[in-house]
Amino acid sequence: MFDRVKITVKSGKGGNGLASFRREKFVPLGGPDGGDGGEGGDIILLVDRNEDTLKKYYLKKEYTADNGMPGQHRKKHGKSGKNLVLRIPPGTVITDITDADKPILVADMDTEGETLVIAKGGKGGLGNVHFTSSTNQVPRLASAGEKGEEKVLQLELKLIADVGIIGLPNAGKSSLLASCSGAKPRIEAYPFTTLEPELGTVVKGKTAFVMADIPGLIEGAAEGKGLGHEFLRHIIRTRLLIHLIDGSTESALEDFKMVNRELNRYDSELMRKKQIIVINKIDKTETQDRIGEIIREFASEGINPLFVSALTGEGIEGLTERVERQLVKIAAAEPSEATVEEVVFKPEPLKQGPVIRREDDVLIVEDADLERLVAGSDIGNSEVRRQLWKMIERKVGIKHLERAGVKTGDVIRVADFNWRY
Ligand SMILES: Nc1nc2c(ncn2[C@@H]2O[C@H](COP(=O)(O)OP(=O)(O)OP(=O)(O)O)[C@@H](O)[C@H]2O)c(=O)[nH]1
Ligand SMILES: [Mg+2]
Repeated sequence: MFDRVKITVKSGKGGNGLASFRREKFVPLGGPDGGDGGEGGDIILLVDRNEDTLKKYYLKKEYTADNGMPGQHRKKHGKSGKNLVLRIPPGTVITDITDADKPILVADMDTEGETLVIAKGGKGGLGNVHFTSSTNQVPRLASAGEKGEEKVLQLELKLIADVGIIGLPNAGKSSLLASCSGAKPRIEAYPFTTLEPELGTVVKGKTAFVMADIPGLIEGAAEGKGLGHEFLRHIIRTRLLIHLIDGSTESALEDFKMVNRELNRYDSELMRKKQIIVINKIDKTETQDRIGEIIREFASEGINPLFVSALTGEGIEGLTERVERQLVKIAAAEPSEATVEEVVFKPEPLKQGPVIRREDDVLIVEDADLERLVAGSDIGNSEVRRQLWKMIERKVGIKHLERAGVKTGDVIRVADFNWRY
């Protein structure tokens, strides 16, 4: 079933900052005018009622938002990358499984219109205008855009119930729910009484399960007739179906086939859901007169239906027992779920100051801002290298370097940049 899927999302990288200088008549080198890079696009989840299933995420599993554009001359910012909005049905649970051994429950999204930035786009790099100082009027530094975030997510549709009751309008679905559970759904002698599923808990000895009364579906439902596709979002979110048929009509088998035809036409995956087939209204003489015929008709399709009366309670005990046995079977066949250990979601990693570690004669400085500065500047140029060293010296502090045991002749390294102390 299309109810649990793994996808990869990647937000956009920030654009690089630009190192450039104003060009003016008679001024060979004007002031710095390199603009900042644009932000990378976010990946955003959006709850949309028009989405019934997670099917589209089975068809396409990788999503990447646009990168930000580089900064421009005249201090112009690069354009931001477009966000990518992924629409999901209400009732989707999102788990971050980037680290498969440590799944993190991120959100349980139920509300129409609710959004979540699941992968934040990288910040744009800084243009050289930011690196002007009293001691440096000709800054040649610029920083690279921040990388986007990449995450592996599990999207899963929450079940609304263990069992869903499906069938034509007036089959007695709400009556059946009422007779199995303590629920008191509206019951009327006209079709489309139930518009939204009603839930009831059925207690069987020590166990209990939840049953949902699903709106009736008619011929053409797959094309939107009757209540249209409303039924689908509910059916897909149950483990097992009770297919209820009014035995007092002339067309029990035809009704049964028609409902299945609609399910199949809408989404053939729905046919993989196990159905318990039940003939209702056994108390009525019209039904009793036809029992032999119904048994024969269904037997020709290899089906041995149960007979019940939602009104008098006849056969209900046998039905709930059958349901319980099926649920146990289904549970045994389901893959055991990964245990979610952590329930904390940190949208942004904590900012870390410079970390210094020694490897032989090399002191390695780890710092995200400095690394971006190295990546965004032309480190082949000696003036750029000199300015870069000044920045490192300022940011890390000579004291820290001395504490780390720096001595003349050591190499201080930030990403690809090496400076002999
Ligand atoms: N005699 C008899 N009547 C029943 C039985 N089950 C339901 N009914 C009647 O059939 C009519 C429809 O029952 P509901 O339970 O509202 O049917 P439903 O399938 O929920 O209908 P919708 O919500 O409109 O799709 C009502 O008048 C019920 O009283 C039964 O076992 N025997
Ligand atoms: Mg009903």
